[in-house]
Formats: sequence, C-alpha cells, structure tokens
Amino acid sequence: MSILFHTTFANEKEWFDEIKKKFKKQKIYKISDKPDFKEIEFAIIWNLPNNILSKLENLKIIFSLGAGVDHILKLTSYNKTPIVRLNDPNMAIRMAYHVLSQILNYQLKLNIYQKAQHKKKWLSEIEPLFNNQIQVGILGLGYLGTFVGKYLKKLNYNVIGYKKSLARTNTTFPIYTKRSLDKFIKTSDIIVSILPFTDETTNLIDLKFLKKMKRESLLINVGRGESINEKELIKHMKSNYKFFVSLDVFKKEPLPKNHPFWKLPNVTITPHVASLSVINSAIKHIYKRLVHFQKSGKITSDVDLKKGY
Ligand code: OXD
Repeated sequence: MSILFHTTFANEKEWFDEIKKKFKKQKIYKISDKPDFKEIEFAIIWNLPNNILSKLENLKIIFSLGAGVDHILKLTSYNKTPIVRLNDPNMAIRMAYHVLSQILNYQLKLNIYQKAQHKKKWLSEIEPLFNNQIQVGILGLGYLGTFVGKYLKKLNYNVIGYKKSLARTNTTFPIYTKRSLDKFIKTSDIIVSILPFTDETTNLIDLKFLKKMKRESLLINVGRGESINEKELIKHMKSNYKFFVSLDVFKKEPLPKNHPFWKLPNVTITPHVASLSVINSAIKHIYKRLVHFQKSGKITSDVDLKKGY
C-alpha cells in the first residue's frame, strides 16, 4: 500500500515526520520522490497540483488535511474518489477561540484602543456591552459552525444560526433558513460566516447583504473568501467606518500586497489561521479511517457531491 503526502503548510516537514511515524508499515511518498504514481492508493493532501492528481489512476481515498475540501473539488482531474475530511474537535475549539477573540476585540473596543495607542492617544472610556446584549448570527451550520454557535451560547451570547435547510440540525439555538435570511441579517449585531465554497455561497455577502446588516456591526469571515464580494465589501467599509470586519480567508491567498484591504482602518486581517489543523489528532483520524477501510473494504465519502461540500 502506497501513500502520497503533499501539503503547502509551512510545517510540512513536521507533518511528514509524524505521518511516517504513525504509518510505519506503509510506503509514504512525496511528489519529489518521483514515485510510480500508479501504485498510489491513498493521498493525504492539501493543495495537490491538478497534474499530479491526474496521474493517480488507482487512488482509493483522498484525505484532506483540512476541514475544507474545495481544494480537491476544484481540480479538473478530480473524478469522484471518496474524500475524508478533518472533522476534528480540536480544530473546532481553535475556531471557537478565534471567533471569540474577534468578537471580544470588537465588543470591548480593543480595536479602537489599539489604533489610539499607535497615535499615543489616551481615549476616554467607551462602555462595552455584556454578552447577553449581543446577537451573534452564525452563517453556515456545518460541523464547525454548529460547534462555534454552541460555544458562544454557553457564554451567554444570543446566538442564532443560518442554514439552507433544517435537515440534520442539532443545535441549542434558533435556526433561520433561506426564507428568513433577511431577518437573520437585520437582527444580528455580529455575523460569523463559516460557509463552504459552493456555487450558491459564492458572493453571497454582497452590497445588498451588507446594507441589510446593522450600520454599527461586525462581520467575521472564517469560512471561504469566495463567499464575499470583496469589491462591494470595500465600498461598504469605506462609506461606513462604524462597520468592522475580521477576515481570515480571502479570494486570493496570500492576500496580495497591493490589496485595498491592507489599508482600511476597519478590518482585522489574519492569514487563514482560524482553525489550523492539529497534527496529532488529524493523523489519528486519518489512520483510523484508513484502518477501517482496510478491514471492511468500505469507505463512505464525507463529501456530498450534489451539495458541493
Ligand atoms: C480549511 C481549514 O479548510 O483550515 O480552511 O481546515
């Protein structure tokens, strides 16, 4: 059994070493090893080039090294091989910490004090709200969105969620669907987008959406950059300095040096780090699914190709 490992993560070597330790009996290759690609049965990947995927003719399972799978589905040579994604509680905790940090940055006005600090300005106090005075709307209730919503609810925020349909939903907070999206947008003080990249979510957050949001509010995007019409967001931000944004994901990553986001005062930019994959638990998860496949010969893909995520 041969495995191809490929990632663009900065700590690629650490991942490779840990995978080799766990999969002692298997041959693990990187692209640079120039393996016989026809022998590869399993691929553990993040951002594999399309021309390499096209050579993996006997692939049985693709393991995504992240929660997202759009890096696989967008490849033209992807041909319905079952995909296993990381649904890791540790990543969900990281996501929840990140979202909470961005909410508190805004809620406690730390973003404003930090700007004043750079100008050596001692601001007079601005009274912050309590958690139960704030409504947080979670846009997208997949594994991560549901976890974050429940986490914030435990901290007394007024949480609501948005989901395309009510199927398979298990939450402790109210859910809005397509028909009530307007109410979801208009009543939220903070919207957290954790949407996957699909045709339907592309540019969902456009000027029309943004104008429905409260003028003084916060938009957090930890899902996919594609969900936001960036040009329209920039327009909205320029005409409304009480509207704050926290972006972890972008249409183009790394965010180009000349991108207008860098210069706007009402945005926090983080480099796609909200829910970094956790090496040990990710590898355990992959190992478990692979061993199960070897024993049973069965694998259920985590991806619904009709839904596109
Ligand atoms: C992702 C991830 O899918 O960080 O973006 O896991």
